[in-house]
Amino acid sequence: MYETIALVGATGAVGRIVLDQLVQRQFPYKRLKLLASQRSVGTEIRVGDETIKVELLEPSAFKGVDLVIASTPDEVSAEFAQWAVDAGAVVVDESAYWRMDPSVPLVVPEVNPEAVKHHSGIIASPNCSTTQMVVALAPLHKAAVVKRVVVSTYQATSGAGIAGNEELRDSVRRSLAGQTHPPKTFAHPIAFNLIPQIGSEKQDGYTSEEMKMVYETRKILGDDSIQVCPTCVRVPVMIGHSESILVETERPLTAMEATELFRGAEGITVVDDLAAKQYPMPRDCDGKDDVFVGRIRHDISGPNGIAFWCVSDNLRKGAATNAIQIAELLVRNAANA
Ligand code: 11C
Repeated sequence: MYETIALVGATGAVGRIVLDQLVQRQFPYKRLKLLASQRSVGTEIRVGDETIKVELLEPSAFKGVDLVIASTPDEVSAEFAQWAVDAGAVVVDESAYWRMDPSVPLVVPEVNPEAVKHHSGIIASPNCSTTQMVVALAPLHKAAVVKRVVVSTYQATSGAGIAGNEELRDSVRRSLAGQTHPPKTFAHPIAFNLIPQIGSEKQDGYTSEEMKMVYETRKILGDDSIQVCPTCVRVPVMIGHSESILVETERPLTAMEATELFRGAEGITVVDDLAAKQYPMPRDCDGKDDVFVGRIRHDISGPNGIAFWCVSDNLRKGAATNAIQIAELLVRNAANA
């Protein structure tokens, strides 16, 4: 058991869910510290039966801390993670900053739990759009070897934090009132719209969000030969990222085989009955921890392809839940050592 744990970024959209999950999943600890920037210091947050005051995120705050779960912007993680490691803590970090560092394992517990053992103090949790995709790809990869993935995402506004959801609400209100409204968080008005850009331009016309899906997928599945062609789109949905995925495998799979592989995989719920109008949708996945898969069918345009639809709560499995599951894995491994 880690006696003293700290949450960095407790006041953000993901931090709040981490706190709920620590209580709901009865994560074992004796003392919980909440750390944030000066702006939030002194804020009182209810966690289960206790009320905890947010303390300043500074090097001395990690004295005596054994485990840190962090949901912060990249630049914050770049600075504080080493403070925590120097103080002897293990950091489970949800930012993008450490993910591609060769010394940092990038872990999705259903997919590559063994990777967590090779950490040097920092363990990274992937980008939300990558996490749900690799949970779905993993059983297909194990059975038939994934060669190529073409994915289009439909990403919720909460991917951009509390501000993203506030902007969607405001944009809907103002659009219905016929008012123009210059966007702040997104590049364009988000109400009644789709924005085919998440992140900044990164390489060859692909955005940073899209390149995360390429590189993180290869690292988690442990196969640099996997080809991924992503298009990431922001949609006016508050919670739940959806993905249309076409996967080509070395060995051909039938839709029925793929369905059975999904059904047998940890962390996946199959909802797939087109005739009965049953398939995963963001409204149904909000607040749930699984990755939901449906519309499973063979690729009518080529021999070795399976097409499917995948939805997951981006704040839960895409962020908070995956981080807590990594922490639970650390606790289990320590108990078995
Ligand atoms: C989004 N996926 O939906 C992003 C948010 O690398 O952890 C998370 C960014 C990340 O905007």
